[in-house]
Amino acid sequence: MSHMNKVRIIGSYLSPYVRKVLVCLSIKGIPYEIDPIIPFYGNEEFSKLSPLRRIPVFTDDKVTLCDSSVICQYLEDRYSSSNFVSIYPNDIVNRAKARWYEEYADTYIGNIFIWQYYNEVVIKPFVWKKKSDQIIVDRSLNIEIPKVLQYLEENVPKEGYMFDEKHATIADISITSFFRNLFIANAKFDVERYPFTFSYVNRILSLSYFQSLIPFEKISIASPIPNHRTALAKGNAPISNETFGIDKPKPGAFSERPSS
Ligand SMILES: N[C@@H](CCC(=O)N[C@@H](CS)C(=O)NCC(=O)O)C(=O)O
Repeated sequence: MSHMNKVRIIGSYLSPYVRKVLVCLSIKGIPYEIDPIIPFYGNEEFSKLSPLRRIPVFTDDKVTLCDSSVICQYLEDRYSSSNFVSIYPNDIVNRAKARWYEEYADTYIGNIFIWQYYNEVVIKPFVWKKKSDQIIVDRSLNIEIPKVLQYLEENVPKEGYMFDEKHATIADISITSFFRNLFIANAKFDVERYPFTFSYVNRILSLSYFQSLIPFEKISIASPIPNHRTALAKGNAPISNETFGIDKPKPGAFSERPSS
């Protein structure tokens, strides 16, 4: 593939939405460079690129895009020849179903896993230097997350991928990207109660596309936020020369959640 297209991602390796896009790039074999900013740490220029101050942002030689679903669809449309694996199922009905799982993951799972659990356990203490609210943590672990697990338990395949394809599609990639954050935050579950869900998620997570990102996630977790770029560059992540990052966090359009 020509390197003229130079893909750049703005956003941290710890974001499930960034992970989703990076896995799609990896499946399609498209190289990228990354400005690994944590959300809230974008400068004024970042606000122009991402009006909601959210990550990921994608740029290449043609376009700047926000929103992981828009980005993944663009990648599919632009890199669609037989040289590239398709990240959506071929069959029209399965394609529609895959988009549903993507939407379910991005909105519902995202709201529960990220904006309830991960927000309390990781974002509040590490970004905003606030105490976690144990009531929200317990409610998400005992009530909200099990609703997701129950739905998935009834719908995930017992082996292979969500659809009858030889590889993961956007449904598998989206769902699994969010589970990775629960694992990063050391959430504990009754795995035996949801055997199909956990074996499905672990199966997808074991794919090289996800595994190759884990060293970069670990570096990000282990380093103070202002050191992420340097630490990741040392760890051979494809870090961009330019950054849209700042030293102190600033809330985005959706940062004040009713539950926070
Ligand atoms: N619909 C967006 C959601 C992206 C999103 O919520 N990203 C989070 C990071 S995990 C973020 O930037 N949050 C900052 C904020 O909402 O203020 C997508 O699919 O890309």
